[in-house]
Amino acid sequence: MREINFDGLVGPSHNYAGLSLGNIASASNAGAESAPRTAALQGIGKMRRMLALGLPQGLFLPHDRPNADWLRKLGFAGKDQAVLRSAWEQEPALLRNAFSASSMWTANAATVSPGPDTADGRCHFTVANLSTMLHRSIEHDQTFRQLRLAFADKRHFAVHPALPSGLGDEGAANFMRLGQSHAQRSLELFVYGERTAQGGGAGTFPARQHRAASAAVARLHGLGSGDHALVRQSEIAIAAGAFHNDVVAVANENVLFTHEQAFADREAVFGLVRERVPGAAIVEAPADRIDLDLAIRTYLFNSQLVTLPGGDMALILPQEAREAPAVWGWLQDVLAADNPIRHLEVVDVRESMRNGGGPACLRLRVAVSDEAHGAIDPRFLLDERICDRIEAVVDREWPERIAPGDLGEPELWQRCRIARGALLDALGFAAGEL
Ligand code: SUG
Repeated sequence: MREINFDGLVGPSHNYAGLSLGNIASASNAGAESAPRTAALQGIGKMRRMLALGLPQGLFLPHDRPNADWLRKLGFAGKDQAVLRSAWEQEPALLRNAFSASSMWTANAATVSPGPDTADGRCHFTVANLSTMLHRSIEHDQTFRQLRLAFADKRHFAVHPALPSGLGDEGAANFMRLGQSHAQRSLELFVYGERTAQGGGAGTFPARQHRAASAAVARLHGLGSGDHALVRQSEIAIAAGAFHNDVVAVANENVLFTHEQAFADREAVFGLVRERVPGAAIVEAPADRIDLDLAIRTYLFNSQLVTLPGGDMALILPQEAREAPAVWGWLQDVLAADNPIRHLEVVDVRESMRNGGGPACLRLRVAVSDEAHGAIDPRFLLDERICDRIEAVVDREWPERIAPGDLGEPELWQRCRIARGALLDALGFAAGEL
């Protein structure tokens, strides 16, 4: 059994439109100029680093943006260029939503329950509806198409469509799996947010993962009642800008790496983990050493926690965590302490970070048996040679910069389409297959 990380390639339309309420990086960089080419190259750099560590790596493709079909549903008529032009003239905010490259954050593509945890032994996916944020609610159709293509073999995989939109579901960003190893039945923790009378007044940030959505995903995946739990995210974490739980906690096999203030009931969560996962290591950052603001600013917990081929664990951290002395100092203590984390790997994904997406946001984890691995459509799996090929397309086709006013430029609309088309072509996808 191996875990494959499927990273979303940053699409050619990557820009800073300030679309995500509650995501502080998105709000504070709204209106800045973006660098799509650099952003995509940074993402490929991270994928190459994973390959170099001996870990299998997968890829999901950028969605078609700007999305004229979605604007058509909102009453803009005509050929694509006419639709986009009218939207820009009449409702530029809608065009900005239709332009977002947010499908890069594939931790939000789906929730994944690997075979050992499910009733039928298959790996189950439920596509996230992402219904809380307008720009992200556009993603699920194309995500469903990609997952059905990548994981088409029904002997190993079951891909469920998105839940009804009234139930906010943000996928694996609010999900953790804890067990002895990837291969063994594990405890699946679904983390939801809830607004209460005290913490949910007007003007506060939305809780994007609803409890009933998490419960529905657990049912769809056929999880045993003793093998999963719904736990509540703390309101102070949401209020501080942890719009997804993966901004304040991450798990891998028997390790839970978390901030002290991640959960509403910390003792209950820790108690459950200790009871269900004998020998679990809980590595916790105390708030008096790393306060929530620092954790969220540096995305310390949005690291990827991975098991290396030799059995040690490594944290794949964003550059921002390296640059904060308090965070880096605490990490040295983590390395020296008695837990499986032995290596720190720093990656530069700054362009994505500026929209609130760290290393862990950019990937969807899928743990599979060797046989199931062999059943994945190989066009979604990477090696160095394919990275070279993707990099060449990005170098040639991705825009270098996008300023906010450029979103109204027909040349940019055209360029984004051509760039994505060139990528699909280079990877062997027929037009219209995705
Ligand atoms: O949904 N940002 C994304 C970041 C997602 C991070 N994912 C995880 N934590 N797993 C979001 O808020 C900003 C787009 C903009 O403002 O242009 C955005 O969608």
